Amino acid sequence: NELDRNKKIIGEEAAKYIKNGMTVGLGSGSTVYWMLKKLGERVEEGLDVKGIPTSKKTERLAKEFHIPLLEFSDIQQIDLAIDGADEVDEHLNLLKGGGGSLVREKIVDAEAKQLIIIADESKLVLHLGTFYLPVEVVPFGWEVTASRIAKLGGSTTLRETNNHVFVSDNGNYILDCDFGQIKEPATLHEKLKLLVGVVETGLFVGMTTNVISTKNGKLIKLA
Ligand code: DER
Repeated sequence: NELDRNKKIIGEEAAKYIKNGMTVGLGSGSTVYWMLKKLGERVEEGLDVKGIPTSKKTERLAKEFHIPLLEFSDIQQIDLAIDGADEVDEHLNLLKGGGGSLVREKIVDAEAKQLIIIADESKLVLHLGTFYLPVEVVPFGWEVTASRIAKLGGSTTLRETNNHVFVSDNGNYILDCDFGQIKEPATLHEKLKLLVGVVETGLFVGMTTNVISTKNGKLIKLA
C-alpha cells in the first residue's frame, strides 16, 4: 500500500549513503526493514560493511540479509547510523520508541558520527506528542516511577503486548506517556531523566541533521 511504498523508497534511498568500509548503526522498525534489505543486496554485491544492531529484531533481520555484525567491544567508531522515528518536528527533534527499542537505538545513534533518520511524511509534525512518549523504566517499583512521571503532567500506561507486560531487550518495562503537545522536548527529557527509576526517554533532541522523508509519495530530504 501507499505507506509501505513510501517506507520502501525512503529505506532504499538511505542505504545509498553507506560507503565501503563503514561501521553502520542499524536502527529498528518497519522503515529500517527496507534499508536493511537493500543493504543486504549491496553486501551480496561485495560492499564491505559492518553493522551494529539496535535491537534483537534488527539483529535477526541483519543475519537474514547476511549483513556482518559487530559487538561494541569490536568497534573503533560508528561512521553512520540510520534509524526510524515515530515523530519528527520542525527542528528535527524526534519522538521514538514505538517499537520498544529506544534505549539501544539512543546508545548507537548518539555514538554515530552522523545519524540519518528515515521517516515517511506521516511522521512529520509541528509539535511532538501526538504519539505517546515511550519512557523505559526499571521494573522494580515501576508503579512509583509512573506516579513521579504523572507529577510532571504525563498520564502513563504500562505497555503490554498480547496481554502480557512488554519487556524490552534490556529487561525493562516501557511506560507510554501522554504529555499532550511537547513544545520543549529538551526540557521534558531532562526532567524525566532525573527521575529515579527512569532508564531513558524516547525524546531524541538535537541528534540528527538529516531526515529522508516523502511528500505526496516523492522523496524529500530535510536538513
Ligand atoms: O521505535 C522506534 O523509534 C522505531 O524507529 C520505529 O518506531 C520507527 O517506526 P517505523 O516502524 O514506522 O519505521
